[in-house]
Amino acid sequence: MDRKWWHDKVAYQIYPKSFLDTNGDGIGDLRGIISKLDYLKELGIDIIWLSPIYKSPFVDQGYDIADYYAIAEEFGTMEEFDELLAEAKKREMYIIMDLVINHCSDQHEWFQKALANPEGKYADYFYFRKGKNGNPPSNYRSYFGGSCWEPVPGTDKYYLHMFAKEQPDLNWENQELRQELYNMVNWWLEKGLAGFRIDAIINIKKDLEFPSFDPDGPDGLAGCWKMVESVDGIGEYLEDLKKNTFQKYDAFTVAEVFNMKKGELQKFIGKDGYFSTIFDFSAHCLSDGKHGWYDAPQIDFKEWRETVINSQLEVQKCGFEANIIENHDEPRGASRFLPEYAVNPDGIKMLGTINILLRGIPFIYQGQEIGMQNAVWNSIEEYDDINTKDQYDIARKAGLTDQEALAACGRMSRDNARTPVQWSHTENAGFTVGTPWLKVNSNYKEINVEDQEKDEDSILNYYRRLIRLRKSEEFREIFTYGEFVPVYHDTENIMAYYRLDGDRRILVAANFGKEAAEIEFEYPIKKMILSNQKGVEIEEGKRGLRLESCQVVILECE
Ligand code: TEU
Ligand code: CA
Repeated sequence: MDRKWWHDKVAYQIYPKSFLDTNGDGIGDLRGIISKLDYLKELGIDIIWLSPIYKSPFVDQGYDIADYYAIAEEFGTMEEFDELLAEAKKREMYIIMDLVINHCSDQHEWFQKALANPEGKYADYFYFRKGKNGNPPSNYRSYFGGSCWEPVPGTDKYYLHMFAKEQPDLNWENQELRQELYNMVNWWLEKGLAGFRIDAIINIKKDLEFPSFDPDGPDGLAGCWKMVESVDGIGEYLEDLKKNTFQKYDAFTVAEVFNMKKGELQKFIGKDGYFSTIFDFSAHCLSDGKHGWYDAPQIDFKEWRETVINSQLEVQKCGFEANIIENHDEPRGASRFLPEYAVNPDGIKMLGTINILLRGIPFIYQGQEIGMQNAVWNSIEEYDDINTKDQYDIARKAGLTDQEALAACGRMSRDNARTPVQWSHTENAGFTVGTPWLKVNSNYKEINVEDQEKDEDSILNYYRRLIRLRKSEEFREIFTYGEFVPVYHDTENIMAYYRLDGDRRILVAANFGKEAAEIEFEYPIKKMILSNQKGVEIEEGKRGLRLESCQVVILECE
């Protein structure tokens, strides 16, 4: 396998709006990010992914871009961005940005020009289509609810939007549009950006027939992902994109890919793949509901374990995936993947250990390193997220009461990850001196960076140790390239694996159960490397180990 500069890196996702506000407007900003670079460096972070900071009306929190060449005023200026790049470089850190090119904002000048002249060149930058028999061109439901087709005012046409109606889809068939996008990508790479996280990219390929599907909900519509799953040929676009941009800069790219077809992994992340890597969402998809969040199943430990293991085994045949516990679209991992009795510092450290020592590129989401959890939401008005409002409606229409619908959103809402980072136990968790744009989680007095800095045993300090270990001279090689081999997967409540490199073998073993459990070693143990619980000694010649509830150990085997 060719070695790449990013293989042994640890990444961190910043959701700028909620990271740190330095001017009191209640909105996180670039200054806030710059001021925390040392904090991130100390955590062991190499690559920082910024969720969108481009000019945007923020209908979907910046995932609706109005100008790809401008920084949102809310966040700062281009000068400040350049300063961020320079400061990161000084610290040998890399910045990657979100690349949202399936769609733009309806405020983007391309779309405005298209509306102004629906027969002109810019209309073909989008999908403007005539309806069928007085109906929209097809019955697709957008990811955020309602039809994917919105009338183009003053015409008999509709435009396509897979997400909100303020996010018109860009027409990748149009060569000129593609070239505009490539120029933009290269412009940022020229500036010194190390790469991109690539948003919703699987959606760029459309079936130009736009066939309708059997309705799958009471609204008579069918999820637009059905079209995505049924159409072939995205590879040509992705190859073209890569060749004209990323490849020339040896950029690091991590794509958000759902609904991939079987057997395509190699093409995406194998040698000469379209991307450096893609996120592993397999565990997150376990909570996909049949109809929405209201029927989202709870995570079952056994299923979760099997899913993570299978994904690791599959991926290591051809490349690396990016491993996450949570991101800005997902509820907090501590609240989601741990049984209730394990939602405590030990359990959270255990989950972090299992995830971060997997084979792949770890991506830590802001606040994960202190064990931030889902918030308590008392009314639908407390939410900001467009997706959450839609899911609330779906739940109500399905007959759930206000309380039940709120409970479903409380469990799954994207806003759980978007509450401000809890920096301290002072007002507004030290995020802002103003009024935060989204409420602060009420548990900030118990969970915050400042207090955890002072506590050697805190989740934060444990994450620091864990990342230091992963990147240490002694273990970097095995944790980066070592094979993943599952073990004890028939033992109740145990999630464990080896990382194997030549004749070196590391065992990572965790007890997710409520009771202590025994494991018997397959290989003699050389030494104990790290545990989330104190006072564990492995005596020479010992044949096994008692793992307490929520305990994880990292051992080197003979
Ligand atoms: O998400 C794409 C995507 O597929 C999401 O709709 C996802 O299925 C959903 O959020 C799960 O709840 C990306 C971004 O990560 C997201 O924040 C944006 O809203 C979306 O694209 C549109 O740009
Ligand atoms: Ca601000």
